[in-house]
Amino acid sequence: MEHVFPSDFLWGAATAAYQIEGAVAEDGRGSSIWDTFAAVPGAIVGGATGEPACDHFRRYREDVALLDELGLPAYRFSTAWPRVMPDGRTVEPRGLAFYDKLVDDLLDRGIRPLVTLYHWDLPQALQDRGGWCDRDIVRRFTDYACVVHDRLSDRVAEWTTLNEPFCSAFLGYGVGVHAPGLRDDGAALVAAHHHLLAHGTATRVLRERGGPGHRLSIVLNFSPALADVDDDAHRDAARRFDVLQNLFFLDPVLGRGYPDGLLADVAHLGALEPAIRDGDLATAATPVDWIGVNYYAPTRVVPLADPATPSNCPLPGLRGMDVLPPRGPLTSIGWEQHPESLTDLLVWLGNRCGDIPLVVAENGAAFADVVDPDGRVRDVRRVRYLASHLRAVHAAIGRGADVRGYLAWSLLDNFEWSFGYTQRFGLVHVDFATQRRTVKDSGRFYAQVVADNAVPAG
Ligand code: IFM
Repeated sequence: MEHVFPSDFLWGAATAAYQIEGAVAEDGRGSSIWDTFAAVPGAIVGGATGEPACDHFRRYREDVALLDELGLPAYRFSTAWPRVMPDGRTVEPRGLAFYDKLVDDLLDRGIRPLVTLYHWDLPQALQDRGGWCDRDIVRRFTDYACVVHDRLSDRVAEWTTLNEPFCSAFLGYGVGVHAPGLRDDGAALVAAHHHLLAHGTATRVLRERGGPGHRLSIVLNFSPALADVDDDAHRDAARRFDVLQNLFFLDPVLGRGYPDGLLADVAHLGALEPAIRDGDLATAATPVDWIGVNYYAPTRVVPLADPATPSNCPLPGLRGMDVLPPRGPLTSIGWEQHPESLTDLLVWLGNRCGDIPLVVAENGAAFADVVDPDGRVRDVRRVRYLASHLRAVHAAIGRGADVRGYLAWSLLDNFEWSFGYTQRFGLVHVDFATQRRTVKDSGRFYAQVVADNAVPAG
């Protein structure tokens, strides 16, 4: 028996500017922190950079045609701040014109555009002034958001401020595996706070500007904490992990302020509390119309008896716990496949978010796909991953979670950040040498799910 989705369920696929566009020096585009980071020896596998990526800047029509061929009703993409404002403040009309053409092309084919304003590619000029650690970034981001919104909001209804501020702040400023590559836990917390403030401020200003059918959102990444042993120490480790990983950004957006225990857990860094000013948490709580949920894998956490023991935990300042190696079956990037966690996450979020609907804004898997001599990509493992995770979403809806859509990550194989071009997440295979696109079996499978509005039973 098939699992049928609600009739108005939104189906689509997602990408991000830096991961697909290439053309990093075209039409006046300014330098981004990812251009700078990619130039650091050893930062990216194989010394890869954002050039050529999928050369989408020049081939966007072909990519929109692929969305159409797959019958996908919605496309989530991000605009590149360094293309629109090369120095972070001055508008480059040619950069804006690119997104204008892209939106028109999507609409001509009846595909609904969902715009994300920030998917990690900060103009380098703003990083030179402190980037997300400088409170002035809030004003800069809001100005940028207004510029893009003023240009596109007559045709674009769906606006997301930030994608995964967790990664931008914690991985970029704390762990140092993302641009700008800082390793400073205190800076990571301050950057995170400013992301929340920028989100809330831009949301308020864009709401005032309005637009036809206009809806505002933020997209957060979640990794449910799994405690292997059912005892107090493991449960406490999972709870503390959950606070920084899953609640840090969610609770302020929901108007709950920073979660219980957070300020105490990071107090030794002396960074977050001094960055919080009166009214900040009210700003972060500016109402949104939906929350985007990005889910790939859970994290298994264990307590450490001695808090001074070094650990692999990627969360700023968190002591006394470690993360265990993921359990197989893994995807090629080394992430655990655990669809049950997606159901549990959506049900839990559904309760916590009250009346605010959810959209799965990213979900997908990387595998080492090859184009067979007959031109097919037989990515059976991705078909299985998608089917099991779509059933997990369906199960969550059955348990009462208000999930309104699913956007597969990703339309195309692309530049997977510090992994360069080694991890293929696409429904469509990209040969980066020739830029040839090949729809994978998973792309065809997903197209059928969308056409049927249903996923086959397992
Ligand atoms: O490729 C990324 C994307 O940019 C943000 N979410 C996770 C994806 C897979 O790592």
